[in-house]
Amino acid sequence: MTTIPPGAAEDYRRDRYVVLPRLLTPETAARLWSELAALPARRVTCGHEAIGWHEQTIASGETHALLQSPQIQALVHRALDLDDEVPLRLQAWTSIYARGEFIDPHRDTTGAVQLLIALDAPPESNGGQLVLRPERGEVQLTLRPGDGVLFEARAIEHCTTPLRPTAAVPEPTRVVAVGRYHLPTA
Ligand SMILES: O=C(O)CCC(=O)C(=O)O
Ligand SMILES: [Fe+2]
Repeated sequence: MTTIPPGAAEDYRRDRYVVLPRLLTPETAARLWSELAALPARRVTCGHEAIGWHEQTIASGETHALLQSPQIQALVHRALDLDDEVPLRLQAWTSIYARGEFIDPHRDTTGAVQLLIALDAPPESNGGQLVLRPERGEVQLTLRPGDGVLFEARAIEHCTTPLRPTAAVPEPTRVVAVGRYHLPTA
C-alpha cells in the first residue's frame, strides 16, 4: 500500500529526516481518515487556546496496521541502522487542527523516530505547513494527503504554521497520523 523512494533510509541517516512524497495515494489517505474520523478525540492545548488541536489514539485498524507493515518497519530499521529482529514498539495517534490552530516549536521527548503522514490538508494558502529546523537551515513542508515525513522528532525542532481561513476554505482542517517508534528498553 506504501511507496517508499529508494534511498529514503540513507537520506534519513544523513539529515535526520526524509520526506516521503505520496507514501500513500491521496485516495488511501482519504479512506484512512474516513475510518478514523469516528474515534473519540481529546482536546490538547499548550498554554494558549490557539496552540491546540485534537488527538485520537490509534490502537487498531488499517492505519495501525499500515504503520506496523513490513515495508514501514523495514524503512525504520534501515533508517535507524537496526537489525531486522529488533522489535519496535509503535505508539500511534492523529492530530487534528482546525482554523487558527497550530503546534508551536518543540522537540518531542520520547521515541526513536516519528513517521507523520498527512491524511487531510487544506490548500497551501490556508497554512498548516510543517516546519523542521534541522542542524542547518529550515524546511517548510506543505504536505498533501498521503505525503509522509520520517524524522527524529527528539532532535529536530519542529512546529506547524496556523491554519488560516480563506474565502475559498473558511474552515480549514488538517489531519496527520503519527507513528512513534520506541526502541526496546534495556
Ligand atoms: O502536526 C504536525 O505536523 C506535527 C505534530 C507534532 O509535532 C506533534 O504532535 O508532536
Ligand atoms: Fe512533535
